[in-house]
Amino acid sequence: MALRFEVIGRFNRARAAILTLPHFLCQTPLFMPVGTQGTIKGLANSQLEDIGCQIILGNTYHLALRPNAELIDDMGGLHNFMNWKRALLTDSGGFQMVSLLHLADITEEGVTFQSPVDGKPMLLTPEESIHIQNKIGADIIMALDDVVKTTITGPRIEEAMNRTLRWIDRCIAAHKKPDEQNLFGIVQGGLDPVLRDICVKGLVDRDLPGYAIGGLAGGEDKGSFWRVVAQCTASLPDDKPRYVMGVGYPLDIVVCSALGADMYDCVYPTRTARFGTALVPEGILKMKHKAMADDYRPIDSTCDCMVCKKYTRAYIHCLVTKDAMGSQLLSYHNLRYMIRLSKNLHMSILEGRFPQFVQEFLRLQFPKGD
Ligand code: PRF
Ligand code: ZN
Repeated sequence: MALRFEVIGRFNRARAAILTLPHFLCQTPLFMPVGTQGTIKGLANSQLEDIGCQIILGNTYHLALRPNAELIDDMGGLHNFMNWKRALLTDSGGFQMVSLLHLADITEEGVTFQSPVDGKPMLLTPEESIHIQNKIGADIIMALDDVVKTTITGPRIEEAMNRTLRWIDRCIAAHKKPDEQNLFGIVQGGLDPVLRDICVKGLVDRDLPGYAIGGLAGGEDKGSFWRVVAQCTASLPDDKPRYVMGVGYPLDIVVCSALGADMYDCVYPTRTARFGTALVPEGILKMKHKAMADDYRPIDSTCDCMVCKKYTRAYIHCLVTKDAMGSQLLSYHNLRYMIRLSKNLHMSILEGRFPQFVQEFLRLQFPKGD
């Protein structure tokens, strides 16, 4: 195992912890910004460091296609290649192929897809995914899982869960760097508590360094989503990190942290920035709205980021529709918002004022009379 996970504060099921990875010491609850070709769209590494980013996520699928895993390996791994000194996590690639490419087909051998580069059929097996991730060299690598949408029903959900369990053994066998990289297993099983339970038990038997809860945030209702998280966190080991994949919105992160989850990743803060939306304590601010044109306040007067210190809403409004700098500044602020939210969760749990923090968070997001 190449990590240490030390819970240093609790409030009921919520935990504040120190996650020590080979490249960085992270505080949980932890938000992980998503990069595709290595870096985060529109932001320089030094800016990510400025806003307190502790770990970023890369995708095996994207990195394997461009530049390619051999090149990254020859460059001394992704940390070296992109000159990022802090922690990295790579997702296994299967989910990205299934969600991005409609032509992907899943068999027992792996995920078959057409290369977007030359159209040739390609096969990503659990062994190949781990082999590529070993070359990329991230602190945390993810098992290849069989992901199905939570909105489908029937025997396919059970098949995907069982296949995810069979594939974890192939991933473990293929993993050549357990002393440098941490392989996390992913719990599948849709919205079915019996299937989720079998999957949690199966993965826990393999004694992995951490566990992810997968297959969520795919269009199911919030009640079902939160119930699955609550069930999984209740039966996953207390002394290992728990990562809810593809989550989420600020409210989801607050709720999942209350339920005992520790790590999150989502494209939302950067994607919504590119559509001109800022994240603020009251919810969202649409910077394209004409009311912003003569608003000389910062995006968020309670935010400590460079954008909120230097620029007005009016200036950002003027940029968003016309210049790439607009979405870059918004991405910067939005990521700072998410990182500050994680830090506030960590500190409030540690200092025994988590309920007050949640109450204030909800009061601002859902004001009386709305
Ligand atoms: N599995 C993998 N990556 C993911 C997910 C998953 O279930 C999700 C959840 N929708 C986001 N990213 N491997
Ligand atoms: Zn800001």
